[in-house]
Amino acid sequence: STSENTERPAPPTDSQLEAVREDILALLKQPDYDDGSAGPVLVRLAWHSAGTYDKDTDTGGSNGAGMRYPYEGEDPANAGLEHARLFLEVVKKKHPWITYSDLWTLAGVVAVKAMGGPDVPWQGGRTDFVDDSKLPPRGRLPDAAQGADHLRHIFNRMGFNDQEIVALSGAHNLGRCHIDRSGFDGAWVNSPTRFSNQYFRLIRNLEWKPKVLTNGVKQFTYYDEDTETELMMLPTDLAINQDPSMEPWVAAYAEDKDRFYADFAAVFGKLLELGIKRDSATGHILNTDNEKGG
Ligand code: CCH
Repeated sequence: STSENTERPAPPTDSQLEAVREDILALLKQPDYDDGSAGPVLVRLAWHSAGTYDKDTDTGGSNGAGMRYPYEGEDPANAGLEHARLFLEVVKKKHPWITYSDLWTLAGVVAVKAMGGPDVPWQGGRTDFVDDSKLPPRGRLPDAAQGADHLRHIFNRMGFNDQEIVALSGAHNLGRCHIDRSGFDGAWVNSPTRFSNQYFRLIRNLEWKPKVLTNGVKQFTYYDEDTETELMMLPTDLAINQDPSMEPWVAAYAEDKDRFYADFAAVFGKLLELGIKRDSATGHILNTDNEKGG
């Protein structure tokens, strides 16, 4: 490569990144949106941006911010995430130096923390350069109508084990399902903008009944007479409590919030790094667009 190509953009300073974090924080409150918060959908954006990774072919992952383009952006699996991307557009306008791939992953991390969750390790440096040889096909994200073996198939492909699958699933403490997005309907917990391990406790402690929605979609429901609220679980959410090797982790996280926070932070941080290659000494990213000459 030419000397021009080997020059990397100067990494952002701490104060530049701090300004981005503050502007993400400032947009979390959205009185006219779901439960008054953009937080949960930002967490889902971060996850779907990274969760296309395939370790065997080193394709997919957050690099490239492929959801900006129709093939990935209009994938039915990503329905509704345009709201998250739109919320973040004001931050991108104000700080044009940050890549979308860094912004989307950082927003998930900032949102988790702001909603009472752990500090998730995050490093910048992702590229928005779209490498055509790394594009993920559709169908790499999990299907909520299936069971534990499907989860294993999807998450092993990213390099995650059973314990990590269960820890990641704890993100369903946040947010809700939208019938016009996924076909499922409702929130998992009573406080869907508050990160906690309640999801695991509810999976274990409530009696979940199958329910078929008017669109024919099957989920599980619990109606609490006292508070007159209905909570939901996806088939995959209950599957992790049935699988002999995942169930002990559901039990552990239901009992030990600190353990869940620590394990979630580690695995969510790992998810957001999939496909990103760094110099082990400096942390500087190696697979930027410069590597390919732009
Ligand atoms: Fe999830 N998730 N998710 N999920 N998810 C949905 C919503 C959220 C699955 C299915 C669904 C993770 C793993 C899985 C969030 C974070 C994570 C919805 C409803 C479905 C369906 C979408 C809608 O209708 O808007 C399945 C299957 C899996 C398999 O493991 C992981 C991993 C994470 C993050 C670490 C969050 C947050 C939401 C709420 C989004 C919102 O808009 O409120």
